[in-house]
Order: sequence, then structure tokens, then C-alpha cells
Amino acid sequence: MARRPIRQDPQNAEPLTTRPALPICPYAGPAPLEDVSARYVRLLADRRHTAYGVSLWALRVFSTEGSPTPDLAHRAAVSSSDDEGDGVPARNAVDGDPGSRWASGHTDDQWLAVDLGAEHDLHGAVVRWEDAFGRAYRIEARNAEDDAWTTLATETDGDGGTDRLALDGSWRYVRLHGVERATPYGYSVYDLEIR
Ligand SMILES: [Ca+2]
Repeated sequence: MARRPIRQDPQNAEPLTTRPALPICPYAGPAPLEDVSARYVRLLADRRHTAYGVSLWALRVFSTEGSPTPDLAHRAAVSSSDDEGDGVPARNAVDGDPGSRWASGHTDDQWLAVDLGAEHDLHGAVVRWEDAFGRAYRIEARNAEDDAWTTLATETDGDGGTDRLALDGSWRYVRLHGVERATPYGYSVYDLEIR
């Protein structure tokens, strides 16, 4: 892929794209950019449509690599095989708070499942472990509650920290399924992201 050098000076950026003045439309839609690698992105409005200023509902910039979709698990409906206690419920793994965590019961066969609400094309999972991590586990998925789980990714010798696993396919329900704990405690997860 052709890349421009990353421009670090936000005061001196070249335009990546321009589009002509549009009628007032809060859903103006995507403006394709050149294929570039950049850190700072600026929307420069050089002509207003009204006597007022320019007014945006939102400006979003999308990447074609890295994280191609938002975290679908964020605040999704979640369930678990067992929780260690009331202070570490399953929802803590999808609450967007890096300091809160889910901890399972103290056996090897434990799981945390999220319902993404609909089928989504999946690209990857991120698991941020607390000290009580999973030595071996699987990421599984299915599209109906009475379907068997399909294994999308397998870790057999994990070392904790942050794990990133590639996923593929279109799925609604995704499960982190513990196979073997690394400690005598359960599985303890700060965050589970599904993208
Ligand atoms: Ca959390």
C-alpha cells in the first residue's frame, strides 16, 4: 500500500480530500480519503452554507486496518458460568472500565458469553487478563441459543497480559471458554473486546 509519510505537524497539514459545498444535510455520508497513514486529521470548512458557522453532528475517521469495527462487546448483554463474587460480575468484562474485572469460579471449565444483538462480521478479540489468567482457552461463537458452539480461536499456552486473537465469520453470540487456569483462582478478565 502506498503511504505518505506520517505528518506530525497539525498546523501544516495538506488536505486529504475536498468536497464541494453540500446542501444542509446531517447525514452527508463518507468522503473517501486517499490511502494514507496519518496521525492528525482536520476538517477545514472554507465556506459556510448559511450565515451561521458550520455545525457537525459527528466526524468519524475509519481505518481499513487495525481495528476495522468498533468493540461490539461493549455493554453487550453478557452471561457467565459462575462468578467468584458479587464484586466481580460478568458485566465488568464489557463495561469499558479498564479497572473493573470479571472473575470466574475456581474451576477450569468456566465461560463468559456476550450477545452482540445480531450477527456481525468479526475480525478479532482482545482479552485483557488480570493476574489470574487463562493458560488455555477458546473463543467460540454461534448464531442461535440452541446451536452448538463453533471454535474460532484457540490459545493453548497463554502467558496472560493482553491477548489478541483473530476471528472470522459472521456471528451473534461469542464466548470466552476457559480450558485450563494458570493459577488456583478462576479466570479474571478486565476487558473482553470483540471487533
Ligand atoms: Ca472492565
